[in-house]
Amino acid sequence: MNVDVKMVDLEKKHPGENEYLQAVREVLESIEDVYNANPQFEAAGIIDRIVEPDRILMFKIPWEDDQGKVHVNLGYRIQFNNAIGPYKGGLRFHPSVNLSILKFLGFEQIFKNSLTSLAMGGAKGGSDFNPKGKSNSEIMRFCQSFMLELWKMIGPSTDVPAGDIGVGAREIGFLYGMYRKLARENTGVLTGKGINWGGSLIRPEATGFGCVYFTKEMLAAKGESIKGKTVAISGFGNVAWGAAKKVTELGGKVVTLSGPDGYVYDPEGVSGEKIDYMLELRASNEDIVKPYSDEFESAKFVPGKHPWEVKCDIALPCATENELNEEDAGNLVKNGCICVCEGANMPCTPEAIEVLQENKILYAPGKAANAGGVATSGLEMSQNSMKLNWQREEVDKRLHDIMINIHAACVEHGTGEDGYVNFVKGANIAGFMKVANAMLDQGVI
Ligand code: NDP
Ligand code: 2IT
Repeated sequence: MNVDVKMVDLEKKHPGENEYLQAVREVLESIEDVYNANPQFEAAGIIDRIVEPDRILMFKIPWEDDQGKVHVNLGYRIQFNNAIGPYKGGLRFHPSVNLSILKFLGFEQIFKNSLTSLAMGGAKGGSDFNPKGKSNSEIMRFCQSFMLELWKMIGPSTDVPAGDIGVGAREIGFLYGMYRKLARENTGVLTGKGINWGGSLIRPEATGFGCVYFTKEMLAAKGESIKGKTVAISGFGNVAWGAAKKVTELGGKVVTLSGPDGYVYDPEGVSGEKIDYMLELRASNEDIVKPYSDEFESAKFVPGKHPWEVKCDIALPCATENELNEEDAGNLVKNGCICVCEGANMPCTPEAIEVLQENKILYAPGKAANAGGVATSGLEMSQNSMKLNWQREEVDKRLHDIMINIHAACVEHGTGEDGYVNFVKGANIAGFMKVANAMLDQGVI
């Protein structure tokens, strides 16, 4: 396989799908050497088969707003690869959603899910629906209309969706309610469910907790810890919330949060009631972070900027893709940041990653560092199958162990001659090998 040749071919087939092409190029570049060293992969056409989804379901979602006006949104489910387990991955509701974004997320999910060591294939879905400013009833009607199409494609051993941007506990509730009614069964077909109807403890916190557990491992390998460190976080949603909670618990100080409107700088630290307030902010459907600075005097709002200009030891991008660019990475390095660990999916641009790696900053990509979310979804599926609920400590311990193991796998496959760990390479190789070997075992299908 030659990456450039393969990419020219893909660019021709899928013009303008920039996020998808970006994600594929990164993986192919990382695995090129091991792939070519194993000619059985090329003989079985593994690359050609893994870069295209198994299938894409696209549908319209008609719904009525509170004034009776009819709206139509686009809905998608991309079932990418199920070689190692049922399709698994989140649903994203955001106006920016399109095929390219969901294909990039579904592709990444294959390798992320493989890294968790649980039996889950890769998928993603969502809609260009904008939850901003919508009432609860509007969100419910939209979720119900979405599920009216989606339910035919999913099932507890077929495809198990979950949340992502714009899809949290409330939306999963509305989606699950409709699924249950249509399918006439009460199964673990969605994860992130409420605790009283099949959900798992720790799932809400899992992505953020997992990201911080991963950070802890990276720092420990350098004889460092989170205690006493200043941490910049972007986003103010589910992942940012879990990360802020765990950083604070481990003795670090979170000094920023951000939204599409800018960032807030809180030198006294986002802790205690301020972390609880994040949930209110996310639930308000207002899509802005500024109200935090109105609520808490210690915080200052900086409009239209990313938080990466603030001096910090650790940066945890937890908002969205391509939110940390080359200049931001330069600022972080200049300000003495030692570790960038991705809570979001693909938040660093390829140019930013280059700057971080050239400067030997500890840098972990989302597919490794944020795998705690889907891993705990996998634990929710296990509990549903057993019809049992584990205690908080049990789930947390399993999550922690999974993150330690993912870190170890990245170190095993990504350590260079100088001892610097290329976590991108490590994660991609470890994630890819398992899926590729499964595909090899199962023949050309
Ligand atoms: P939420 O909807 O809870 O929060 C998303 C956050 O990102 C909000 O602060 C949101 O602000 C902000 N955001 C979204 N889009 C943009 C944009 N275009 N520009 C600037 N800010 C934006 O989502 P999550 O916390 O669940 O997801 C955050 C990231 O983590 C995503 O990359 C997601 O794919 C990833 N992730 C999520 C997992 C999960 O289990 N939830 C698991 C693994 C990864 P606003 O709402 O105002 O736009
Ligand atoms: O990007 C992700 O890993 C998620 N949004 C979580 C997916 C899941 O199935 O829990």
